[in-house]
Amino acid sequence: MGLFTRNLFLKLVLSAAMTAAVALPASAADKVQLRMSTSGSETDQRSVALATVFGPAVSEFASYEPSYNATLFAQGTELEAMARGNLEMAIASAQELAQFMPEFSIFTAGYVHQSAAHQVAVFNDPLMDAFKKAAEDTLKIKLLSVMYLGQRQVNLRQPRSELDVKTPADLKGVNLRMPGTDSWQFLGKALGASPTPMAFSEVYTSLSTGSVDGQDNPLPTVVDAKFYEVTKQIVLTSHLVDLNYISIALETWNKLSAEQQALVQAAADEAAESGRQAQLQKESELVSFLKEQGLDVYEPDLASFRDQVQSMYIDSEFAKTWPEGVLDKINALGK
Ligand code: KDO
Repeated sequence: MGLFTRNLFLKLVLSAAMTAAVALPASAADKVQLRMSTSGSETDQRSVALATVFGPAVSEFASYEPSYNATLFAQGTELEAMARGNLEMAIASAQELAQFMPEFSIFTAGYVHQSAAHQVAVFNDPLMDAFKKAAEDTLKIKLLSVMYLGQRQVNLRQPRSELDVKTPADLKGVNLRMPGTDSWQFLGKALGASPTPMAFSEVYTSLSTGSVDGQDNPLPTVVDAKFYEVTKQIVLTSHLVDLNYISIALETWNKLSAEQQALVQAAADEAAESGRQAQLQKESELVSFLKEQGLDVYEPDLASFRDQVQSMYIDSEFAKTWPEGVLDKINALGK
C-alpha cells in the first residue's frame, strides 16, 4: 500500500472510529415515542413541568409528545389507551385507578392527604409498594411519581350574599359538578351536595349556562381554566389534597435500558417537584387574585366538613377495600 494511500486509509479509519465514539443522539425515528394525553391545558403547571423538565431530560433517547385538553383521549380513557398500546404516558388520577383497583379509593377520600409533602411521603413509603405492583399487574402501567394537583375547593356560581356556605347542610340541593367516576360522585355527596358527573372540558360552558351550580377544583385550576369568569364564590373547604401519578406503560418501560429507565425516573421526579412548587406558589397567591376579580373567598366551618366527610368514608363500601392498617400508616406520615 503506497504511503499516500496508507495515510488516507488511516485517516478514514480514525474518523470512522471517532464518529462511532461520539454517542450521537438517536434520530427522531429511533427515539422511544412517549405520547402523553391529559385533559389539562398546556398552561396547567403539571403540563408545563412535564414539557419543560421531563421532555428535555429524556430527549436524547425519547420523544415526549404531549396532547392537552383531552384532544387525543377523553378524560378517564387514558389508562385503557395505555393498556391497548395506543398511549405511552398519562398523569393518572387515583379516582381513575380506583375504577380498576378499588383499594386506590383510599387516596380519593376527602381529608386523608394533608399536604403536598404528605403526598410525597406516602408515595415513597413501603405502604405504596402493593399499590404500585397492583397497577403494574392489573393495568400494565408503572406509577413513576406523584404530582400535586392542589387543594380542591368548592366553587359556586352564586355570590355569598345568596348562598353562604358554613356547613355541609348549606350545600344541600346544590348541583355540584364532579368528575365522572364513582369515587368523585361519593365525594360530592360527602360534601353535602347533589353531584353531577361531567367531563372537565364541559365545566366552563356548564357554569356559564347555569346547567350546574358549581364545581370543585384547586385554585390554580380555577384560574387556569378561567372558571372564576363564570362563578362568584369559593368556599375554602380544602376537602381533597389532590394528586395525579406520572405513569408510563410497562411495555414502553421494559424497552428502555437500565440507564434510560433511571433517567426517565429521575426526570419524572424532577418534573413532579417542579410542578409541585409551581402549584404551591400559585395557591399562595390566588386567594388575593380571585378576591380582586370580585369573588367571595372564605373559609367555612372546616371541622363540620371534615367530620362529615371522614365519617361518610369510614362507613362506606370504599373503606372496606382499604388494606388493613394502611390508613393508620398514611395518618402517621402526615403528623
Ligand atoms: C377535574 O376533572 O375536575 C379534574 O381536576 C380531575 C383530576 O383527576 C384531573 O383529571 C384534572 O381534572 C385534569 O388533569 C384537568 O386539570
